[in-house]
Amino acid sequence: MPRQILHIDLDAFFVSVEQALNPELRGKPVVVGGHQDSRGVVACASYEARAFGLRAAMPIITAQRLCPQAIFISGNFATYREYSARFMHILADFSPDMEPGGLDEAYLDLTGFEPLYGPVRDASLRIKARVKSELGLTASIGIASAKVVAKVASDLSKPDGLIEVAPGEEKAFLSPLPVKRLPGVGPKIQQTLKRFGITTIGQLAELPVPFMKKNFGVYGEVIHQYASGIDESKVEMPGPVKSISREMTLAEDTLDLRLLKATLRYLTERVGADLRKQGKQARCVTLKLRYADFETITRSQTMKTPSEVDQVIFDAGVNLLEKALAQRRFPVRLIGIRVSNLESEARQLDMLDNSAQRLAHLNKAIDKIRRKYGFRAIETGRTLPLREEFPSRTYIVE
Ligand code: TTP
Ligand code: MG
Repeated sequence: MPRQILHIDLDAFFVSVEQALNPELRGKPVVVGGHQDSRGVVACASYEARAFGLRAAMPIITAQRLCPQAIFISGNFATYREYSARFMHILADFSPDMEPGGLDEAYLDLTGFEPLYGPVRDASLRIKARVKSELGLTASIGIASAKVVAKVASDLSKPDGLIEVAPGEEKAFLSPLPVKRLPGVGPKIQQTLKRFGITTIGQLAELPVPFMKKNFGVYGEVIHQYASGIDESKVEMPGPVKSISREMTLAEDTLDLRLLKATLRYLTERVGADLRKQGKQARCVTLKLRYADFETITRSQTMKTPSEVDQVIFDAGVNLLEKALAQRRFPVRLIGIRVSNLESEARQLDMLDNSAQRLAHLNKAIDKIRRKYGFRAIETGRTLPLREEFPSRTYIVE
């Protein structure tokens, strides 16, 4: 029996929350985005604003030029998180098989629920109605026998839409759509496919598997299956966190090592605090740099023993930073750090008084104070250059 999978995604989520809370914003071009002043990007544009060509990730400056009458809001992440939780609760009422895919989207498996809810389409309409009445938001829903097809269907139905792809029709539904509609097909793959004259999902599905493997590796095979509407993956709660990261766009492109290190230190302290909150230690540290010309690189280092200590992660990060800048000395636009290969904290008693252990205790004490008085209640010496750089502003961490 074919599965009945829903993909539900809220329309223009951040902006719609603002519009739900403030009726004056309804029906207008509205943008939520960070760093209003200069270097920020659009996080979310209302559909009215999209009519002017505004899109997520577009620089705010471009958005202002394209649509001067748009209303720009810096946004309130805590509110969006709260709406997200309420949205997920509504979905969880319908089926235990739910898989959140982000703040505003989730898969739901309703296979076998027909005796309870009637046809899956009716259940979907009830979900939309509850989201509308309880949150004041519109959701778009795709229904299909496979996750990938349900996702494409919900995207295509936006805004406030509903598309049901009948079992057996998956391939025909996908076939005429441009390849970029398929999850996993980013700009790079699109470009390569275009060079071979492939523009639709149907053409992609006809390509020989060895060709896909040769050009895109194992990932090529997955995309090829997706193109035929084949996706056996289950709807299930994601596993434990695999990595923790923080990154920050600098106020100005810079090669000032002192400032870069201070920023890296600050980001590391935030990552370290998360790591310790989860009771994890990391074995791998990855540095990310985006240069002023948008070239983006990552460099990783695996540590002999896993750690949750800021100083240890920072040392690895600095090492990677220095190596990266030795390879390419060019102004930096964005810097980020990620820890991965996480392991649960398990410490031997006989290590109790070595220096790493003392640092770990120190970090925990600092975490406690920060939880009580805010992250900037304590600034470590290594982040002090940031205070000169941002005397009155708080840092924006993505
Ligand atoms: P999306 O679901 O991708 O976008 P959306 O809900 O704004 O619009 P729609 O689904 O109708 O096309 O992302 C959900 C939220 O995530 C979005 O409201 C803002 C945030 N977001 C960013 O902060 N940066 C981004 O680049 C994107 C794409 C989204
Ligand atoms: Mg959305």
